Amino acid sequence: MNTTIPHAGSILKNYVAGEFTASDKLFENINPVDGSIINHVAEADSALVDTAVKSAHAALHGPWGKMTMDERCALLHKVADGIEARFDEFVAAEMADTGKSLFQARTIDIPRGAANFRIFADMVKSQSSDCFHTDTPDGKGALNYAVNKPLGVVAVIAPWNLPLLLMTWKLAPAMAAGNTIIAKPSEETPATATLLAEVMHDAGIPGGVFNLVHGFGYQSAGEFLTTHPGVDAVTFTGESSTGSAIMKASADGVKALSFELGGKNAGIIFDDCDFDEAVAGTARSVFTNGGQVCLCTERLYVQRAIFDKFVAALKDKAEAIKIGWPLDEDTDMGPVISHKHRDKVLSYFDSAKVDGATVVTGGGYPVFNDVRDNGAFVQPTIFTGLSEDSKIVKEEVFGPVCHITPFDDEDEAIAMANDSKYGLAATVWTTNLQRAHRVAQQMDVGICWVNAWYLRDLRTPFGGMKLSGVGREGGVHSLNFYSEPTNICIKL
Ligand code: NAD
Ligand code: 6OD
Repeated sequence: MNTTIPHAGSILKNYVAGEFTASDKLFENINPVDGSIINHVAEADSALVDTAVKSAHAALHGPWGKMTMDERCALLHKVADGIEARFDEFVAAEMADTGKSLFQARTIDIPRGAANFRIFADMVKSQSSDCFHTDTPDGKGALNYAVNKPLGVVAVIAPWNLPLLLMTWKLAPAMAAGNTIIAKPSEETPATATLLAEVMHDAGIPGGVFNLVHGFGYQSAGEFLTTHPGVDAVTFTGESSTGSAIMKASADGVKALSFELGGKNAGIIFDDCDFDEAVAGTARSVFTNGGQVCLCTERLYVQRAIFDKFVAALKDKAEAIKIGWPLDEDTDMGPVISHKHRDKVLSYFDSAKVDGATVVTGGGYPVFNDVRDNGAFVQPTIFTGLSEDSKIVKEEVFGPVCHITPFDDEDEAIAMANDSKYGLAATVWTTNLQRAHRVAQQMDVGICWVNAWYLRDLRTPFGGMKLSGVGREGGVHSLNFYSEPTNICIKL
């Protein structure tokens, strides 16, 4: 694989109205492996965001709006092809920004980035709309049918954990449904979004259809978008507290909102599980991407008969995780996203220790005696022994960590799992078919996996309850959110 990082040492630009645009204000893009500067990023000011919104409106009613669905979808397929044509560059850029492993970037992040475009470009062609034959007093009746129009100009605000995957998960259905876009990647991970803008440009996506603005949230590009009267909808993935801020900022404009937010996901492991599968699956669900997947499991409930054996087996898995250079083929886990985030994760480890946790493994950061000591690495960590109201059992950490609590019966496990202000995802491990359905259906979450984790079918509803989100995306749910149905009533 070619591991050259695209645009290393140069400036990542905004992409507005079909042109790459610099800015006077730059910020640093840091590699979390060793703290080095990868490149600088041009921060968009409010005037540039305004230009992006105007160009998105012009494109909505211009070239994009005038295209047939087939023409639009053919272009989205070209975008998918373009990502694949530059696959190594996308992998290298994503790895440099996030420190994630080569294995993960090339098997999950980048392939899903391309797949999102293909899947939604195909799916939109079978989007249906309502049709009703209505009785009327004169007996002649009426015909009601709905036409799906685009929502308009959509702001896509994305996080840093799966940068290309999560941005395209929202971009692709929004574009397939005919909307025009202003995308803002996380300030921590600006690179693959910039490459995507190049791919869009080369694929012939008309100027203004896809705009990219770089920057931060508060008093920067994020807020300029959410308060802009010309933005019709905001689709956002990130922290619940940011979702709340965006909701307030968007309130005056009564914008359509779709939110995928934080989680504090529970895993329930029954003593009738396939033990080896449950341990391997749970190790994945806790430690993948350094625990920085919103769906990762941070609270485990294990039936008492297998508790000690399970804790010992998960400890072995955690200690077998190879932490190191992301480019090494056998590296399982890189650093977390930044020093700031590492400090946050380590502060949760400290609070667990102060609360009296047993440190089963980890609890700190590794020492390499090389430049990686300037990076943001954290040890895979398992705690036991805390009460359910401890801070680390209640709050989202978003790092490679879990706490394990024993339980005696099904009802107790369900009650503890559901005792959270979040409601994103859960896992249940059992070989009892009736219990699998019974327990899964009682989980207060948007998605519950049984004997699996992060097994995705992109047609299914995806989202969260409670503080974990507003609305559902995936399949027809995405297309419906990004569409505005107009009902036509024809008196016959
Ligand atoms: P974050 O909320 O800090 O930032 C996400 C994005 O919002 C960034 O682009 C950021 O610049 C922008 N932003 C921040 N403040 C803003 C404001 N006031 N106005 C407008 N934009 C603003 O989240 P993060 O740290 O990048 O991501 C981690 C969080 O995201 C975790 O809580 C995780 O659980 C959550 N997440 C949820 C899902 C899901 O599908 N439910 C997926 C991935 C991540
Ligand atoms: O796989 C997806 O479609 C998706 N939205 C994953 C979210 C992961 C959260 O970090």
